[in-house]
Amino acid sequence: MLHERYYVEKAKYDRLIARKNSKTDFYNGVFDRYEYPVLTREHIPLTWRYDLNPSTNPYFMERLGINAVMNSGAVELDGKFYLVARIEGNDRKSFFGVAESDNGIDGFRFWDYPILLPDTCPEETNVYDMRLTKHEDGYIYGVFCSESKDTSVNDLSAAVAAAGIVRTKDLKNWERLPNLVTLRSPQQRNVVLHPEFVNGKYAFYTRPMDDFIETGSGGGIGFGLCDDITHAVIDEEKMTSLRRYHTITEAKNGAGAVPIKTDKGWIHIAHGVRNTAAGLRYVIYAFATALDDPSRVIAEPSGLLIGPRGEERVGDVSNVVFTNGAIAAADGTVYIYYASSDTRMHVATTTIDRLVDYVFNTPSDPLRSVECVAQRCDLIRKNLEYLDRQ
Ligand code: M1P
Repeated sequence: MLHERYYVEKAKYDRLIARKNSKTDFYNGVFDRYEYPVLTREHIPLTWRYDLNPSTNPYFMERLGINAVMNSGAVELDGKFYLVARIEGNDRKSFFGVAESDNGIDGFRFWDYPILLPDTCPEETNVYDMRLTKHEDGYIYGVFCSESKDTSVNDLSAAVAAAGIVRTKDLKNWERLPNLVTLRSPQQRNVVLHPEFVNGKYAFYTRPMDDFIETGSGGGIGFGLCDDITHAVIDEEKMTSLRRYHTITEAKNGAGAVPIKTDKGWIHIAHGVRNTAAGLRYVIYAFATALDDPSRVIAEPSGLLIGPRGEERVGDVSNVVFTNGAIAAADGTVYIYYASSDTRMHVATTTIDRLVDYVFNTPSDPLRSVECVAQRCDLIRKNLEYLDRQ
């Protein structure tokens, strides 16, 4: 016998999972936005949150609540869309869960259990933000942030971020490998494994940091090679997309989705951070690197690709959009999964052709107001001349 409230909550949950999602009237020609988030804390099954037995939970209390569902890795397998979401409990600890959908837009449903990673790092307190790479070696790798307390300083909040690595073939059985070691960077977050070997080696996009929050001397998104993924060590990290003064990446940036291979180059969808009086503002931007050298930036359109808009602007960490997963489907559709304000997950859709056009034909940031105005005046002049000729 179940508590009567169970049926009410179960009906709400079922309605949420069955809800259809559709494009909004937002238009910029680059991507489409959708009416509803694809994952929220309400998408977490009741069995994860409630003790359903009335003899041990007579008031049907949610004792193990979920605070947020956010930053999700993404992968397509056999025509189905999978998100490995960062799920944050009311206790602030994050963990991972697999949610599956037939169309990538709606109907995401979590599997019965979250992922219980092999407990190989006794000092690890928290895990989050997994990037899923279908590597040409045949494995699906998950690279995530492994956070531990920094016991070397007398500061209760001090933490150390490292890149944890797991691999799987089915998203069910996960093998934990030793954390990535970067010899020249004390901390790492937002590490992404490149899907192909580069010069016969595994290649990682890194984010060198001197500190848990501040990147310090870290100049942007790094790139490094390693011989052995089962004991991954990177010596040199070359810089790819740089942090720049008075741009969307001034405070920091970080690799996001696994790069998408196109005829013209690897397309990267990353995040950039600037500081404001209201705190850090996170936006999503795109750039391309060369096919023959995925560390060499060959196109970097000006400004942001996706910024927090409307309700996306508000949440646990407001004014944030963040991506760590995208799916390029066989029909050319690209599904960009992004979290808003560290609270819920959305999808934006575009196509490979549109992304390529956007990345390679959008002017780059001239870095100074006067040149930005000149860039815009040039556009206006050409438009007015074109309109005159119509
Ligand atoms: O709170 C915003 C984001 O902050 C971090 O990103 P970064 O390392 O670039 O500062 C991450 O912890 C991410 O999870 C979070 O969404």
